[in-house]
Amino acid sequence: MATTRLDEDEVERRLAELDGWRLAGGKLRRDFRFADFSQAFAFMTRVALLAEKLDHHPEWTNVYNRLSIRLTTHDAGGISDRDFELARRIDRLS
Ligand code: H2B
Repeated sequence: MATTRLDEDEVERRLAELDGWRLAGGKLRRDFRFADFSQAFAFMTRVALLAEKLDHHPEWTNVYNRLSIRLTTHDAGGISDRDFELARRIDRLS
């Protein structure tokens, strides 16, 4: 899959096709809230396995039942196809 950095127009166009994701600090971001820590961590485990499978990894922060996921492609210095693919696959888990 291409790891070319997408330009801003392309990022906005693709973002419009996703629910819950927004652009924040030059990264794709989605915030989740679960019933409790256990539910949040169970979801993180599923995302971690997916990320390993895709060889593409999120930046994330977890505080109790809250999870913030930020996606960017370090190798491309910005947002690429790989971020959108991971975002779509994360959405299918939730
Ligand atoms: N994850 C993210 N988010 N960006 C990358 O550029 C990236 C990655 N590169 N996971 C991958 C791993 C690369 O370093 C390995 C060697 O494939």
